[in-house]
Amino acid sequence: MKATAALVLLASVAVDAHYVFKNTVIDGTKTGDWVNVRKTANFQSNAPVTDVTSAQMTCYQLATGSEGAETVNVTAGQKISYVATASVTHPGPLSFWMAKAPDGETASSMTGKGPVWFKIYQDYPTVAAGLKWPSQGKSVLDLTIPKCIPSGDYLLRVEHIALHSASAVGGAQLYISCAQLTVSGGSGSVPSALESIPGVYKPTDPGLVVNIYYPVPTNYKPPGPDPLTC
Ligand SMILES: *[C@@H]1O[C@H](CO)[C@@H](O)[C@H](O)[C@H]1NC(C)=O
Ligand SMILES: [Cu+2]
Repeated sequence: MKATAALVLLASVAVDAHYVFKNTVIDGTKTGDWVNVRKTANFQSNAPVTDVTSAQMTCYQLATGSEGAETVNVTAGQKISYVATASVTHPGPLSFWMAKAPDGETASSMTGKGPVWFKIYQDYPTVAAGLKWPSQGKSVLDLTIPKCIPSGDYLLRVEHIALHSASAVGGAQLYISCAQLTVSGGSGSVPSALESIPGVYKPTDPGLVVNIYYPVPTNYKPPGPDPLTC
């Protein structure tokens, strides 16, 4: 009986290998689990967010506050990475978002609620005999802190949208985390178009409700705004 149960469990894990983002790589060093990333509600289950109107969309936190996460120093223009454990197994778009701490707040105290978010990176699929996203199968996901944002405290949010079962509303699976950063050496001002998360997506957005297998789409536009360009 026990052996059978274990086999069934293994089979279900293998079939649905979700992932979490609990580390970053900064200055070539991988940070410890949840050291500078706020602990997510799926830290054990690896399960995704499927309701894009849910409060879990902000940072998918297990609890409110910083959850003990530390804030790490980066410079504007620096290349860093998020790490997916074990890897991004599902097909779909990857994006990174930032939110500057409101006046009087820090990366540690801010909630990420309200219109504070802007997208800094978006990937796109190649379209040929099926859609292929560059993140699929990767565990280290690179990004560059924009040069043209003001110095200060930020949340850095990763969002991967898995589209393997997204043909009906609510079928897209979102994997999300937020890291705490202090950016130095920045310039300019925060982008004028800021989004609320949740709020930026509707459950019926075409980028979230799509059958990527049949008929194979001839184009794909991810949901939400275009990323910031400096
Ligand atoms: C971040 O930089 C500030 C200012 O230089 C410094 O005081 C602080 O110790 C740094 N934090 C870390 C975690 O290195
Ligand atoms: Cu999955």
